[in-house]
Parts: sequence; structure tokens; C-alpha cells
Amino acid sequence: MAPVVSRGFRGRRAADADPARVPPGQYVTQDVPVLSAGPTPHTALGSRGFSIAGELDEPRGWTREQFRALPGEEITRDIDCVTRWTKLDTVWRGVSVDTLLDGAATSAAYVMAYPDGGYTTSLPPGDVTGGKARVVFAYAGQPLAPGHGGPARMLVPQHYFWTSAKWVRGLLLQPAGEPGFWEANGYHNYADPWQEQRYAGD
Ligand SMILES: Nc1nc2c(c(=O)[nH]1)N[C@H]1C(S)=C(S)[C@@H](COP(=O)(O)O)O[C@H]1N2
Ligand SMILES: [Mo]
Repeated sequence: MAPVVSRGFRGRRAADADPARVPPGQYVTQDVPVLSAGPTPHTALGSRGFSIAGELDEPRGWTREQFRALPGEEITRDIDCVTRWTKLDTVWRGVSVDTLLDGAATSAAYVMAYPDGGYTTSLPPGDVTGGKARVVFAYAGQPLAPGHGGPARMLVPQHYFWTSAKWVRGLLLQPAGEPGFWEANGYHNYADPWQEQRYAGD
């Protein structure tokens, strides 16, 4: 699951980590590896906006400028990759999915994040609302690097990190579940690190 790995910023030392914050089978890393199933897309990085389509009263769209003008916030979260690294206290800035869906009437059973490049992830609406998911465009006070999903990626920290799609362009509200990229390749549909839901059937 790791065709590309690179080394990044240093963070909290493993010896300092509170074991209660590290899900079963995970180890704490100081690095931010880059894990991508394919190459980093370089298409029109400056011009992309964001859209929401599918099962909602009216589709929504923002230009890149409109998107950046939405109320954002800085948050600190722990992230858990299914390849067993956990990074504590990662700092992101972005827009809550609650803000993007504010006032929308939807009957969707699944919310699919679709990026450039064909990779998708999908979760029930209840797992990407209520403050649980964001579209983020800054990491550690810097614009999100292209390798880490810049200009914008999903951040869904309560699930394994593969659910946090990089290079996200929009959300598709779907009437029924359609497995995302890793889910279609044998990984778990719900991906709760605390339940160690790594593979389908876990
Ligand atoms: N578009 C896209 N998003 C993706 C991936 C990918 O291959 N393509 N890999 C996922 C996986 S498995 C992980 S662990 C994280 C890695 O994010 P990072 O490269 O910023 O560490 O991105 C997730 N989002
Ligand atoms: Mo991952």
C-alpha cells in the first residue's frame, strides 16, 4: 500500500507518546510519509474549485477563491495509516464539511470524495458531518504540499488515513454505497482504527 514513501517534518518523539492515544497495532512516527497509489496530479493546481453533487436539493460549487473565503479553522488531530504508522498532533487548516453542506437537504446514504486521478473514498454522511471531516489546504502552517494532497485534501481523522483523499475536487452524495479505491481492493468499508478494521471482514 506504499508505492511512494518520503520523509518529511519531525514531530513528537515516540517515547513521549501517550499509549492511550495510539490505536492497536500502530506505532508512532515522527515523519510524515507520502503514500499515494499513483503519481501526484499536476493539472491546473491553481484553478480548481470545489463542488458538491448527487443526492441534494441543488448542486453546490465554489471557485478556488470562493472556497478560500469560507470560514475555516485550525485543528490538531492524530492520524492513523493502515500501514501502521500513527502521527500525533498534526495541525491542519480547512473548512468543515458541515459548512459545505450547511442547509442542504440530502437523502444520501454515502458521501464519496473524488479527487483528481481516480482515487475515491466513501463514508456514511454521519461520519463526515458533526465536526468529523474537513477539506484542508494547509498543514503545519504552510500551504498543503502537492505530494500531501495540495491544493486541498480531505481530513477524516477518526478513520484510517486512506479515507482522507488527497487532491479532492468535490463530494458526490450517493443513494447507495459504492466502495472507494482501497475498499474495492480488500480494505475495510468503515476503517475505524480503534476497532482495527484494516481489511474487509476485520
Ligand atoms: N488521492 C489519493 N488520496 C490518498 C491516497 C492516494 O493514493 N490517492 N492515499 C491514502 C493513504 S493510504 C494515506 S495513508 C494517506 C497518505 O497521506 P500523505 O501522503 O499525506 O501522508 O493519503 C490517502 N489519500
Ligand atoms: Mo494509508
